[in-house]
Amino acid sequence: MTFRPLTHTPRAVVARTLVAGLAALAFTACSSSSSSNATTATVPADIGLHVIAGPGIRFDTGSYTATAGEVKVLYTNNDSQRHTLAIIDPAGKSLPGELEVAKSGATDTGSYTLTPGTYKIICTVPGHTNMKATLTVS
Ligand SMILES: [Cu+2]
Repeated sequence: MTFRPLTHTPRAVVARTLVAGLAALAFTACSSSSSSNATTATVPADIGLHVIAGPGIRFDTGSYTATAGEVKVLYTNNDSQRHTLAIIDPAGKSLPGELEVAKSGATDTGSYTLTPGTYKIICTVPGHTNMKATLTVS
């Protein structure tokens, strides 16, 4: 090369390459399953609560919020192993309809009728007792 590139050009090229690489990675992750990739999925408008498992034996946060009523929950697996999602009501009773995501990129959805109060979200897989979060419904 005999010409001098503009000073910002190399960085722009690196950024574009990085984006292309990430897109390729996302495509690879998607190609093995019909489910969307955890980090690139668009959450549908009717989802009232989105919970992500992983990476690792954890949820993406320790506290979630939702609006009382019929709540559609989307559970996405951003980890390499199976996780479940059970909602425990303020009385300590597990709501029917446990969600399960068997592998990376898997998603599951369920609808729950929630009244205002403090619920818990847990993963029931043995050894995953530290996967617990608070769900505040108001
Ligand atoms: Cu788990």
